[in-house]
Amino acid sequence: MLAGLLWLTLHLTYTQAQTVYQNNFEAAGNAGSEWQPASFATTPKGARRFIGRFANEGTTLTLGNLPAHSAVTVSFDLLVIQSWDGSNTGFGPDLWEWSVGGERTLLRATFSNSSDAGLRQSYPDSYPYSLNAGGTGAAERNTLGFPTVPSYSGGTDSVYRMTNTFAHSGGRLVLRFGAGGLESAVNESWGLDNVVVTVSQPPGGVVEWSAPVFDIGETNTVATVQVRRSGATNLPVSVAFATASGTAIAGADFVTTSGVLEFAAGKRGQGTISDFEWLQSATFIFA
Ligand SMILES: [Ca+2]
Ligand SMILES: [Ca+2]
Ligand SMILES: [Ca+2]
Repeated sequence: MLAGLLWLTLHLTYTQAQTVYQNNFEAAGNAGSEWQPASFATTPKGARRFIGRFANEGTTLTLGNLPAHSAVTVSFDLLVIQSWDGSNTGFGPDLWEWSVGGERTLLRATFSNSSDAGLRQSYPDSYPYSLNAGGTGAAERNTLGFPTVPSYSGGTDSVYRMTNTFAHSGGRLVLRFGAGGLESAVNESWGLDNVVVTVSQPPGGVVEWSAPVFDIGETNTVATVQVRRSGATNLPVSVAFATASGTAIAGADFVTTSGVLEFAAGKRGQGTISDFEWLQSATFIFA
């Protein structure tokens, strides 16, 4: 199955953005009961202290007493440590995911520290829609000094800088970070560092895809996808959109298109980006 990335540019003014949490975990007193469960480790090279190492059990960040907001932005470093096997079905798939409250998944992807063709990863796409080379999208590779794993034909660690803005209101935010399919923390583990959470109240509201993945059927040649507006929608907002080649190639798999989607003041709910010509059946994954 082919997969295509479609990029959405948001023309929103993120005024009043307010940092409500940040942690680099460098001092033992930096993290309290907001992380459950919590354990901490230090990278062999560079002595970076981070929260981890975790295997399949994961951890949850709970923040309370948040100021009024309609959008949350979360950024952090994901440390992918040792012999991750990506989407390989014999040694994996080695999945990592994070979600709001365990319900709304922000990313579910496989990772690999190997350039072996049999150990490809889905990231930066969602699992199982793509097979990318191990380490694709990483900001750092083999910089943390973890030991090699015997018989693993790959590197030792990668660092990914993650960021996501999503619609959220209410005083309590629960973020769940987890993994699945890992053998054990002895040879496949992960951690988080440099976590920053900001909240904002964009006057145009928040515009997002109505679903993380749209499956364009075998017989369809025209793709219709939807975006959703929520939050403070007192002002009109326009959202520019454009297709961009990911694993699906413009011209071969789809006809390049772009445009602007308008929401009137006070109008919320869904809008439709429609009628771009799709040349083969595929799945659209949104970034
Ligand atoms: Ca740190
Ligand atoms: Ca492994
Ligand atoms: Ca594995």
